[in-house]
Amino acid sequence: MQSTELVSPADFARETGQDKDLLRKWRQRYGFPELHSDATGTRGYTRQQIVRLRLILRLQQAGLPPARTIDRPMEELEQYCATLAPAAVADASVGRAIGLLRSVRPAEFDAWLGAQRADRGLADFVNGLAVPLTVAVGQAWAAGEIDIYHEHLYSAVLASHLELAAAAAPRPAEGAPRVLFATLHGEHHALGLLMTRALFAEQGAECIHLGTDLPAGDVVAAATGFQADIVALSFSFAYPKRHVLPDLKHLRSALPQRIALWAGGAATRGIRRPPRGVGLFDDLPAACTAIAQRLAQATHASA
Ligand code: B12
Repeated sequence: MQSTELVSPADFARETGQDKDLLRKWRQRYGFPELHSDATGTRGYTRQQIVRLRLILRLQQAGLPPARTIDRPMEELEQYCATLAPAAVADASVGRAIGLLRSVRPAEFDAWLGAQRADRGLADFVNGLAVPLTVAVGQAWAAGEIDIYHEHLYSAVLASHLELAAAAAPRPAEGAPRVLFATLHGEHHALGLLMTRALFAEQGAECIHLGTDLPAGDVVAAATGFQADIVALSFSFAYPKRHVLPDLKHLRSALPQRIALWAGGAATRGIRRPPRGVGLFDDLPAACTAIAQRLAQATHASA
């Protein structure tokens, strides 16, 4: 095998989003992904192993543990994944969006998304289109139907529309809850946060977006410095699940009690008992109800 046919362990880890320690553990426990050597003795992985690992991760995300999928034939994994596609993927809008992303004129995707935002109104744009479309784009990438650059384009265009929506929100009223949005160190996925911010801003909350990949200490300093009422964090599926609870506990104890701590995102899914004083939301409409209550309390207090 030529050395160009093997992917280096560092690239393999980057492309699949798995850290090398976890890959080593899987290799010891399940015998996959095994390292290959080329004619020059350089070690690495095949591209087929990347595709296989993505399918296994997708099934894991859907609740099937690796122990049940790791030794299954590729065709079986593909069939399982096909059955996972939520009803939304069959939706004509999702098909249209993916078609536009794959076309050679991506500006049309931008224009189409803008028209959808105008036609649907923000809540339906986010909950009825952006959420299922983001899942579908992730699945299309995992299945090798679109390239990573399509996913980058999708994320950049959607992020710009969510930014525009937040900027178009009415000026917050005096005393409206001030919400600080961020992700913690290592988390670069921002769409969950941007969706939440756009919806909260439309409802009248004062939103401060700090961006992604922040050390916990900086989040605490900003929350105190900006006198935030709520710190809102997002943990995507890529964030190591085992770190979520310790990170939330640490932040909860480092933040002044009067500042609420809210979090959401795929990595918080399945946490049955959140730490005391932490609000977990896997559902944007539920988070919108909670912010509406805070807004009502603020209006009542200032009346
Ligand atoms: C968009 C995306 C990207 C974009 C991100 C762009 C951006 N600016 O955010 C780009 C292309 C850059 C990207 C890069 C990568 N990605 Co990516 N990405 C995704 C994708 C499709 C969506 C992630 C996302 O935004 N989710 C956010 C929202 C929409 O979903 P959610 O987490 O379920 O949250 C919901 C609720 O909980 C709530 N919510 C979320 N946050 C909050 C916060 C609050 C306060 C509240 C109230 C509510 C709330 O809102 C959401 C809607 O219901 C996922 C697939 C997926 N289905 O998750 C893969 C995925 C997360 N990525 C993955 C990978 C592997 C990568 C890369 C390593 C790929 C690569 N080859 O480079 C890099 C790593 C980047 C990094 N350094 O971390 C894997 C992770 C696998 C794993 N086990 O770690 C996934 C799962 C894809 C897959 N099927 O394998 N990615």
